[in-house]
Amino acid sequence: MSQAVDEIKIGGLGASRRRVEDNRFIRGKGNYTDDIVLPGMLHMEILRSPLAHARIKSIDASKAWDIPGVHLVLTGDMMATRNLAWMPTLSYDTQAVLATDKVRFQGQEVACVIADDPYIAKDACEAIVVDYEPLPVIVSPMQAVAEGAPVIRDDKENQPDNVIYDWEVGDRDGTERAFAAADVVSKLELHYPRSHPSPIECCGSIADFNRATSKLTVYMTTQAPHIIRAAVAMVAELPEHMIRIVSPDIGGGFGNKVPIYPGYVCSILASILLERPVKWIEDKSGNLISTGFARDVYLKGEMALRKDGKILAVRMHTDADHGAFFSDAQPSKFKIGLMHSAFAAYDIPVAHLTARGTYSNKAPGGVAYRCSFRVTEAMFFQERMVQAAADDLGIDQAQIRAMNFVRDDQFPHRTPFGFLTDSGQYGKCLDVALKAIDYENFRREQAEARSRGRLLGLGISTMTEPLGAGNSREYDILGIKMFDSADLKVHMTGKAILRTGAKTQGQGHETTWAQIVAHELGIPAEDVVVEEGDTDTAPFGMGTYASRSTPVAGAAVAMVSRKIRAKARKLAAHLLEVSEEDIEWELGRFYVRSAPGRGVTIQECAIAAYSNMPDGMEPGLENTAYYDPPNLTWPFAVYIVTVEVDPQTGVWDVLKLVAVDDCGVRINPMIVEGQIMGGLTEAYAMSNMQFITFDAEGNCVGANYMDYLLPTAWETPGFELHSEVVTPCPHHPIGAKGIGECAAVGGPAAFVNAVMDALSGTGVRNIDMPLLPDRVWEAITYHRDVSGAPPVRSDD
Ligand code: MCN
Ligand code: CUM
Repeated sequence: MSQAVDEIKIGGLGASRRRVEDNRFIRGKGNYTDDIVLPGMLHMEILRSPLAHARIKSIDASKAWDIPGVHLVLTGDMMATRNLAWMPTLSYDTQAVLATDKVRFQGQEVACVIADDPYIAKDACEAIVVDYEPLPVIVSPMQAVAEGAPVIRDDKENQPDNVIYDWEVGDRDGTERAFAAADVVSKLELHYPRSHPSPIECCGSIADFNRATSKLTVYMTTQAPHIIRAAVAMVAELPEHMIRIVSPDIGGGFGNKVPIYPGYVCSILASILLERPVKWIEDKSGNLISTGFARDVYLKGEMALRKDGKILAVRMHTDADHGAFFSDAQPSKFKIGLMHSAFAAYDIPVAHLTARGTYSNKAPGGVAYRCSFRVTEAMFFQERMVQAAADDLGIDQAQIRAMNFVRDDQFPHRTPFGFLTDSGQYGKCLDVALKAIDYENFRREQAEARSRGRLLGLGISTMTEPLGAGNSREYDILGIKMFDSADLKVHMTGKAILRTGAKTQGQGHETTWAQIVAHELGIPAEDVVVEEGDTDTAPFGMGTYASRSTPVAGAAVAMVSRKIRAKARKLAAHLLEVSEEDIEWELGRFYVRSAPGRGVTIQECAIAAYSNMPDGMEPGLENTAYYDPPNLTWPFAVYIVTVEVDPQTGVWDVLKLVAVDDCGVRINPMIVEGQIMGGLTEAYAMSNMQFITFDAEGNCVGANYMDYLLPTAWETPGFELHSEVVTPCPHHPIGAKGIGECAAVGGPAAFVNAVMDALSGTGVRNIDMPLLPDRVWEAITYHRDVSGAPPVRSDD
């Protein structure tokens, strides 16, 4: 009879274990960057540019220096004497730390004041006089490439215009041939508006340089501490072993905390100069106006179709507005992120994508926001395009998807843009979703409602997302290969500490990683403490974004647990006085194959590792694993939304939403559901209410929560989640795929498709997000498309 421990009872794989981190969060005992107070600490505030594009004629900071309590005023010229006026970005561009020659977006960092408290520092910022000479402003890719456009990046050699890159992928000629043979060609143009991750906690850092030890410690809000350590070593020319980056609790990242921001660099330099700890905590406006914008992409596409709905080829062009500096992170091979993951779920023979990135006088944009490098835009375009094609052909929306999906028996499948997808049950997910929404019935109700003047609509969105960069053959950031790591130390009493190179920001790693250890070793999850984010103790890793933690660091956790088990097996053989070959494993216990009653627990092995190891064996029970995944993981999802649109006001309400997510094996089903609900909420916000736009002078409109709306529980609809489809990842040690972003990626198209479906027959082909009531009303009333970012009203 098995004496294995009960996996669910010990909080192993598949247990909806309560989140251990919530114990401190809901008691108000989290430890965020702003909670840290160091002896002698000073405070830094940033002076930002009021203009979007202007030459700096002079900066007079003398009045600021005179204010009592001010210790230091940093300007671009002072940064320049240390070669720190500019810094490299994660995309091989440069970014101004503090402006010297020009300001290039509204909100750009111009000067910093370090003072006894943040209020003095803020007052002193206002005492700095900057003489600006305004320059013509560019706020769109179209303006950026227009004849005679001012060159924004005149600081760069070999930059005669505003184009950052022209990139292409796929088979141009093959695509052309397929289009020539098509029965029908469908076309669609879209704008995916600028959005902002807006986590509750803004960005910030506390730099603490100790002259006596030469050690620089930086507590900061970063999703990738080790990358920051390397960057600081290179940019500030400090020895890497003398730099310690600590990411304490993070109040939401969502991609906002991946890039390197000027505020971090300034606080570091200030601490080195003043030899005191310097704290910088960004305010909400600073966060919303200057950091981490996402999307802002114009998408244009064509689909070659056979009359029966078979997709023959796709052609796509994207124009991406990156703002003044190309500073988003993405694997260096791919200029427009993983935009070419579009159509990966469909069996399409050929495709071709061209992408152009341009500078504008906006804050740096293009940062991934809950999106594995532009996959959000890719999947949005894909699902809007498929719907447009179905409408053009008069084919059912569900049917066109089902008939073009990659079939279960076609894996591994090479996508037309070169990715290798390896598993999934796309048709089954769609069937589950259609059944849950009661598709046929809804279509009947819809027709009936239509006859009475009511507009109902149903939108389908499907997505497969490439999660878990890398493998290191193809994925690197600034040449650093994308892998990850885990370090596990089992103490003599069988309790353990696990550290990884990832960095949780609310996703629940402290809970879920312990579950993987429990699954592999039978040590109860509550006996495993998980720590992330301190570069002095955590093994090197690339951090948490692109939902890569489970695919990469999570795999490393399984692999390091297996290394520990292999050593424990030797200890068990020694304790049981048999040879290793005669030992069997069941969860939590080794036993003698011929006498299953004779066994030792993993905890007994742990004690032996410190007190009774065989001759010649290294003491201790600890190890480290670095994991370089063989492929990305490819979760799949179907989201179906039904809506009712009020033709009189353009207001639309969600009637029902069903979500079928297949992210392989779920470590913690409750956490996975939380991730999906969070993503769907963001998807709803983007489709319904959120946008940040700019007027012709480059003023950022929407950099406050009066204009940039975050949905609360009040307006967010309910979601019905389905978890019955599970396709384990074939190469992940526990079969898991990433999930953190799926719903935010796939969700928006479901909402938009639903509203467009409600409007079918009115001649309206597209309304760009957000589908604000006035835009929907305009489309219904004037029978026309409503495109582009919402305009700024002149009376505002
Ligand atoms: N998980 C699981 N089973 C799976 C897959 C994941 O139980 N098959 C669990 C994981 O163990 C982890 C969570 O779900 O606890 C998310 O895992 P994963 O999909 O690996 O994503 P990451 O941990 O890498 O998180 C990153 C992802 C990204 S990129 C953004 S953006 C985002 C998101 O997570 N930011 C978030 N979700 C967020 N959730 C919160 N609360 N806060 C953020 O800032
Ligand atoms: Cu893509 S936003 Mo997340 O990668 O941190």
